[in-house]
Amino acid sequence: MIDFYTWTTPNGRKVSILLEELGIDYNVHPIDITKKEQFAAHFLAIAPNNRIPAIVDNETGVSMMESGAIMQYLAEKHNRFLSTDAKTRWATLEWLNWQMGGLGPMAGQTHHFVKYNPGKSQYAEERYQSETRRLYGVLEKRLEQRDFIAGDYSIADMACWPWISRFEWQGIDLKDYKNLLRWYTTIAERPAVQKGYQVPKFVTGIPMP
Ligand SMILES: N[C@@H](CCC(=O)N[C@@H](CS)C(=O)NCC(=O)O)C(=O)O
Repeated sequence: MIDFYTWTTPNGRKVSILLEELGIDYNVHPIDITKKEQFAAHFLAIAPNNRIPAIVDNETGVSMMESGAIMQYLAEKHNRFLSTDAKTRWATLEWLNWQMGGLGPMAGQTHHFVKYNPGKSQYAEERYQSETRRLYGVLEKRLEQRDFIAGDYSIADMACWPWISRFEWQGIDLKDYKNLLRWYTTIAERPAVQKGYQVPKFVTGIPMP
C-alpha cells in the first residue's frame, strides 16, 4: 500500500492521476499547505523540501519526494505509462523533465504574480506570463503531429496536464492553441483523470475553455 501526501495543486494531481490510472490502492494524507502543514515534523521526515507531493511505498520501503521522481518510480514499478522502447522512453523522460524544469516552475510563478499578487511587480507578471505562453507554444508544436507527448499516453502527459488545467489562472485562452486544446480535452475525459483531479478533496470541476 502507498501512503500519499498531497494537496489540491498541479504537482499533487500529477501523482493522484497516475495512482488512479494504475488502479492501485493508496492512503491519502492531505497536507494543507495553506495552513503550513508542510512544515510538520512528520511530513518533513518524508519530504525534507517541505513541499507536496510525497509517497511512502510500504511494500518496498521507498519513501520519496519530488513529483517527477515519484512518477518515474511508480511507472517503472508497475511497468506502465513509461515505454520500454528506448527511443520513446527517453522522449517521455525528456518531456517529464521539461515539465519539471520549465512548465511547472514558470506557470507556478505566473500563479504567484498574475493571480495572487497582481500589481506588485509588472516585470514579474510580464516575464512569467510570457514564459508560460512560450512553453504553451512549445507544447502546441509538439502535439502538431501526435496525439500524446511521447508515444502513447504516458507520465509525460500526466505531468503536464494539471499545469495546463490552470490556463485561466495564467490568463491564457486555451482556444488559441488548437492541438493543446484537443490533447487537454481528450485527457480530461479519462475517468482516472476525473477522479485523480479531486484528490485529496473536491475544489472545482475540471476547468473547460
Ligand atoms: N519540484 C517539486 C515542487 C513541489 C511544489 O512546489 N509543491 C507545492 C504545491 S504545487 C508546495 O508544496 N508548496 C508548499 C510551499 O510552497 O511551502 C515537485 O514537483 O514535487
